[in-house]
Amino acid sequence: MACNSNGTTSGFFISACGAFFVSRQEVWQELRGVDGQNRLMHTLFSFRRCPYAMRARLALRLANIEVQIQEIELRNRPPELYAVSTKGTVPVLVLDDGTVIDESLEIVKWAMDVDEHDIGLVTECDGEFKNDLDRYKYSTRYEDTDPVKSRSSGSKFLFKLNDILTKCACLSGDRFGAADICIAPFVRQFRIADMQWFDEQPWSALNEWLQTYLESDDFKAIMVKEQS
Ligand SMILES: N[C@@H](CCC(=O)N[C@@H](CS)C(=O)NCC(=O)O)C(=O)O
Repeated sequence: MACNSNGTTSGFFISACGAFFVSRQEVWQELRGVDGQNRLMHTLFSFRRCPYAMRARLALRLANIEVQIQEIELRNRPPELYAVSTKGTVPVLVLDDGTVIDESLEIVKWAMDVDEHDIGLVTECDGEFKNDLDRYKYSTRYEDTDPVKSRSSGSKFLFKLNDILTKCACLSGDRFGAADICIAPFVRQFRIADMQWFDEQPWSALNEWLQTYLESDDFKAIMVKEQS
């Protein structure tokens, strides 16, 4: 289950003094920040370049939900992250009441309206397309993988998106919505693998949509480097 209410679940904290047991409640109390008016704040564990974290940060921003960002290093994940979610993945949103949401799509759903059409597209993105993207962009990490085949397979989803975008301004319809927020970071990654190749493909509506996303003030704002 993606959402866990804050309870008595505990995790291990490793400190310079050794390992000791700490409750999630204690971690939450340690982490929670306050805004200028002394109200508790939501905390988002994030990694700047993670596409799942990008979708969470953008959804929260567009929904005008203020959070403090806890930037982590994936190579050196802090014990606080495991204490709130044993999965150890980012993003994780810890609400000001201690509720933990540790799936990016669940964070988006918590922040804004997400309809069945959006969920269908995002599920395709996170499934087959992400699989192809990884095997294309990081082919050396996989055995017996042909990056060109994976690129071609992933392109089928991109042509499908292009088709939608020739009929609607955005994947979610008339307005930049949950499907756009969730999928754009992965299309960006696919492009980064070989930008020249990507820009030459006959998916001009997709290219235009991606450029609008990349050049938006909102995208630039969520990519600002946070102090860790
Ligand atoms: N299904 C998760 C996936 C999150 C995910 O895999 N994040 C990556 C960073 S981009 C991560 O934390 N990887 C570390 C790991 O898998 O152990 C979500 O949507 O939040």
